[in-house]
Order: sequence, then C-alpha cells, then structure tokens
Amino acid sequence: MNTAIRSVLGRRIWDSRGRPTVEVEVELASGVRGRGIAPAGASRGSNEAIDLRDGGTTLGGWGVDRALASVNEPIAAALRGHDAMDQAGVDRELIELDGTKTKSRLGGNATIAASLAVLDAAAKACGLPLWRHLAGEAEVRLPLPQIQIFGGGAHAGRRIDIQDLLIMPLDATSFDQAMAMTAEVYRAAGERMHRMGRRMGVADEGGWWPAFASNEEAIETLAASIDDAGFRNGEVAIALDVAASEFGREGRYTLALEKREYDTEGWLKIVEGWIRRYPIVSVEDPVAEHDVEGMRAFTAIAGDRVQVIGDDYLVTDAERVRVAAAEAACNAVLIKPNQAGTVTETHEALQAARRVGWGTIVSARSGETEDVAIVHLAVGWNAGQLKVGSFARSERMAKWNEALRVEGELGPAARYAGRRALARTVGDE
Ligand code: 2PG
Ligand code: MG
Repeated sequence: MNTAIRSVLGRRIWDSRGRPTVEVEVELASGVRGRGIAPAGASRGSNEAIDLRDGGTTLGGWGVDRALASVNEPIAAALRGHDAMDQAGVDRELIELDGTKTKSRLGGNATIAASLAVLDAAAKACGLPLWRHLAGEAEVRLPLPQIQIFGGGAHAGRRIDIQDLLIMPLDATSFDQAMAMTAEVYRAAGERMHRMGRRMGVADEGGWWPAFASNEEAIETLAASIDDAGFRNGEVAIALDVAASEFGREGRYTLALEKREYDTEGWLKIVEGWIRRYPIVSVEDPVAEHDVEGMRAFTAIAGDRVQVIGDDYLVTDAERVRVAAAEAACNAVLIKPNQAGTVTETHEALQAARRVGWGTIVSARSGETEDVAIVHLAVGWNAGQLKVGSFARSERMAKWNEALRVEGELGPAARYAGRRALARTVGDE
C-alpha cells in the first residue's frame, strides 16, 4: 500500500468549552485518511508548546486562523510526499520547520494535530486499531484511571484552590469494573452534595461543582463519598491535582478561599496533613512549577507514600524528566501530547520516565473533544495510568468508553494495571 502523504488539511472545529480548535485530516496516496485534534489546557505550564491563538476580540481571542494557516501552508507543503509510516521522520520535519523550543512559530496546536493525524493514518493503513499499531507485539495493560469527582481551580472559577479531586479504583480487577466503581462514587458524591444543598452543576471537566467552604472540606467530602459508595480500606483511593502554579508565586502560596498565605514549607505541611488524614495515593503539582526546592522537599517527605506527579513542572519533556529524576523531584510524570507538540516527543518523555522507574500517566486537557487518541496512546505505550477528567460529559465518556472497547478487543488477554501502575516507590508492592 502506498503510505505517502498526499494531502494535509486543517479545519476549525469546537472544543468542550465551545472554543475553536484545530483538526487536521491527512490523506495518503492509497486514499486512507487519518485525523488528529488539538485539545486545550486552562492551567498551563509556562514551558509547554505554545497554543497559538489569534488574539483580538473575535471569539474572545481564542481564534485558530493562524494555527490553521500553519497547517494548510507550511506544514502541508513540508509533509506532502512523506511516508506516514515514518512517524519520527514526520515529527522531525515538524520540529525543524518550526525551529523553536515551544513550537511558537507554527503553534503546538497545529503541530500536535498534524502529528496525531499522521499517526492515525498510519494505523489505518495497517488496518490496525491505533493501540495495536503502537504496541506491536509488546505487552499492554488497560490503564489505572484517575477520574475527577470534584473540579476546582482554573476549571471552576477558582471556587476552591485545588484543581482536581480524583479517585483511583485501585482494587478493580478489570477496567470495566473500575468504571462501575467510579460510577458508584460519582453518584454518591452527587447525592451527598444534594443533601448538603450544594449541588450546583459541574465544572469544566464534568466533576461536581466545588461549593465548599475550604479545600479540606472538598477532600473530606470525597473521602465520605467513597465511603457512601461502600468502598473500604483504600480499594478506591484519592488523587489530587493541586495545580499549585495557579496560586503559588515566588515561594508564596495564597489560598483565595481561605484567605491564607503560606511559604513553601508551611504549604507542604498542609498537603502532608491531608495525606495523613485521607486515603490519598497520588499528588500532582503540589507546588508551583518554578519551585524546584519545594518539589524536591515534597518528594523527600511524601514520595515513599504517594505518587508525586509533575505536570506544569515537567511539561511532557524528556530532558526535564531526566533533570528532575537526577534531583529527586517527583516520581511520576503526566504525559500530555499537546504540551510536547509531536507524538515522538511525547513518547520520548514517557520513555525517559520509564527508564528511571517513574509512573507515567497519559492525560487529556480540560478543553477536549470527542477525540479518543489518548486512550490508544495510554494502552499502546503501556503507560499504566490514564487521566481524562470526570465521569460526565461526552468528551470525557467517549474516552472511558473507548478504553472499554479496547478491553473487549483484548478479550481474555486483557489485563488491568490496577495499583501496580503507581510509581515503584509507592504503595504496598
Ligand atoms: C491538568 C489538566 C487536566 P489543564 O492540569 O492536569 O486536569 O488541566 O488541561 O487545564 O492543564
Ligand atoms: Mg495538572
């Protein structure tokens, strides 16, 4: 089959926040087509690939005409004739064409959509599901999911400071059971909020709106909801994405809700207290992205008890992962393709983490679409963990449901990663 790229087309579509985003369609000489879509973050690391927007007043400045022009002109011209099976070569072309560390010329939204579209076309040309195309003969597992029950931070008008309060169904025996356990907790949390007279809809990723009087009340309510749903002894555990870059600056952590301010040490004491009092097994971005000392201190204090994930801090960058590992900051990395800007760089970050024995969590963004590619990346790269938001809204459910289909395809060979997916220093292995 002729897998040379014949055409590359960018089109404007709309994401889960009703904002424009970039979709790329690649057609191969054989007529096979692949598609890639750029998601969008709200709490973004300052070193992520640039999400190129038009600015100005139209569409609140979120327009993607410039990113689409990147796709339809330079990217289309450069990729035409390239072999779609050569993902590394295609991505190298994109990296060189852009020429900046953060994809600021073409836009990371343009490059990731193009890169994912080529990957999708290659899988289709082989007649394989994307996860299988990525895995080849290698072993795969269904990921241990992190599912948001309450949204907060930048995804909920800063109603509370912590951004994501999530659960991890550690003791499920299959992905299917993990989803059923999640459904019970999500429902229990909704009912609890209703009883408290605090059920006010959902935040950006579908988690219940965080109508709480304090950050800790949110964690307490989540723990109580897990209990309400009948789970005991850490069968279903808690994960937090503190997303502290949103409220920490220059070593000061300012809680809007509680009107308190802490230095790094004081703030870490608060987080550490939560870990002692609640069944928390994973903490993402406990300190702000530039607070390397804070990240090291937290990993030293808590890294043997909980997974410490770098998101804004590591921005899916292999070199940053290596440096952080050498400094003993974090023991796991969030893997977001659009932070890197190409599939190849995303995979390199994941491999760098795996080499140092870290946990790897493939993650969606707060602005998403019906695209389910990240589920295939998580399975095909055997990442072990997957985070795609809550258990409501179809841009989230599409991804959980896709993982169920993959589990079905694997049949009796399917294996659920479960608690073993947590970083090797963590838990009771
Ligand atoms: C994160 C993500 C998903 P955003 O911080 O991990 O929750 O949020 O896409 O806004 O960066
Ligand atoms: Mg995060």
